[in-house]
Amino acid sequence: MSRDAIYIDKIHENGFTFDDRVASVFADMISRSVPGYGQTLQMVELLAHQYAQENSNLYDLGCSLGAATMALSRGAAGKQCAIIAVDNSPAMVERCREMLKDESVEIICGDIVEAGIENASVVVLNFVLQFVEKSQRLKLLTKICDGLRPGGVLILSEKIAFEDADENLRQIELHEAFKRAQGYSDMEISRKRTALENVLIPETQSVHHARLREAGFSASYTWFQCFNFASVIAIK
Ligand code: GEK
Repeated sequence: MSRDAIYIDKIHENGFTFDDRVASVFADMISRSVPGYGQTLQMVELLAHQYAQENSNLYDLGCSLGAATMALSRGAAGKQCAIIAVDNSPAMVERCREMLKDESVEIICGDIVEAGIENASVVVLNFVLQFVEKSQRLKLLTKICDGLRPGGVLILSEKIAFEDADENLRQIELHEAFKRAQGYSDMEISRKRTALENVLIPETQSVHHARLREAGFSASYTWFQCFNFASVIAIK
C-alpha cells in the first residue's frame, strides 16, 4: 500500500479531487484519516449478512477502490445477489476494476446521483454523501429508498458536524489528534483541511436523520460514532 504524502511539501492550487494521485495512495489515506474506517467495513459485511435478500441487488455508491464492495460480497456470500459498484472518478474506477478483476461485481464509472437503483436490499454510501452537492442529497436518498425492497437498508457513513459549537471544535481537535497519531504532520493536516473546504460538506446527525425520513425511510439509527465520524442504518 503506497503511503499518502500528498500534502507533505506541496501546495495544490485547486481543491481536493479524486484524481490519479489520490487514487494511488487512497487505501493508506482513508485508513489514516477516518477513525473507525476499518470498523465500518467490518460492519458493512455483518449488515450485508443480516439484510441481503435472495435475488436482490447490492449497491456500493462511491466505491473508490472497492473496499466496501468486497465487504458486501463477503457478507452476502451464499446468497444469489448481484453487486453493483459506482464511482465517478475514472482513476478510482480503473484501479477498482483491476483490484476486483476476479470478483463477480459490476463496476460503473458514473455519477451516483444519476445511477439507477432497483430491486435493492442493501445500499452503501460509505463516506460519500458528504461530497455530493447539498441540493442533490434528498433527491439521491429518495431514489435509493424508492429502489429498495421493503425491509431493505441503506448504510450511510459520514463525517459529521455538531450543533453545539464547543462540541464541534473539540471533536475536530480529536480528529486532528487522531491524524497526528497516524503520522500526519500539522502542516499536512492544515493543507488537507484547506483543500477539502467547499468540497466535503458535513452535516449534523439530526439533519441526516430528518432527511432520511423525508426520503421515505421508516426508521434510521446511528450504530457507530468515533469523534466527528458516524454511521447510520436506515430501514425502508
Ligand atoms: C470506501 N466508499 O472505501 N458520484 C460517484 N462517485 C462519487 C460522487 C458522485 N457524485 N461524489 C464522490 N464520489 C469508499 C470511500 S471516498 C471517501 C469513499 C473519502 C466518490 C469519489 O470519487 C470517491 O471515490 C468516493 O466517492 C469518496 O468505503 O475520500 O473520504
